[in-house]
Amino acid sequence: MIKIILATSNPHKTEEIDAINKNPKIVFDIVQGDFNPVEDGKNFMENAIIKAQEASRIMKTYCLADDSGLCVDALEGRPGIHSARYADTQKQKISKLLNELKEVPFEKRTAHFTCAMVLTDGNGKIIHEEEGKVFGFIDCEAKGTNGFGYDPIFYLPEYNQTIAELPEKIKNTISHRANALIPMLKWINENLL
Ligand code: ITT
Repeated sequence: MIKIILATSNPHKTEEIDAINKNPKIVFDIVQGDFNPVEDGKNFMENAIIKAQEASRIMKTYCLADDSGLCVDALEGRPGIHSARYADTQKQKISKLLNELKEVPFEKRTAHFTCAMVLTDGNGKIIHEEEGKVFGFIDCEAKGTNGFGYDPIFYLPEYNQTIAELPEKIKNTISHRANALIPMLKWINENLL
């Protein structure tokens, strides 16, 4: 069995990671105490490394970080690594994005979510990295209540629904997080168990 600390203070990520993991020999736990590292990396992977290494420094064991965000093509990849800080509340973040895209026709509203995942050991050494993506469109209005963050405006043509309208079970098989975590879990199973 291996216990891995999740280097995040976002409970939605913790929930999704637990739901995606089907391996009973891999057990996730949370960082004890305050966890608020300064995410000043230049890209998703650099920020994931900052979080994983900070958690390893505190917890002295294996730590897994997820840095993720929404990249909109018509906005040159914004909000990107600034997705969490794009506006004060999630409602305001969605309104700001819809407003910035109001002149952009549907077919040009392509976007993707990215998730960079890093596993560090008890000394903060990087031992494995994975990146996952999911591609879709930014819808013209928010729809659905499942998931979190920008899910209500992220439309998947293959389901004709936003991610927030999909059952969470489906999100957890097709999301950027699943696309990074599934190979990460496979690597852990083959190399650390
Ligand atoms: P930690 O840094 O503590 O992990 P965070 O929420 O600040 O939590 P990030 O810095 O990685 O995480 O920012 C990711 C933001 O991108 C997140 O706050 C959401 O707004 C958005 N996001 C990430 N994954 C998402 C998902 O699955 N669905 C919708 N929005 C997502």
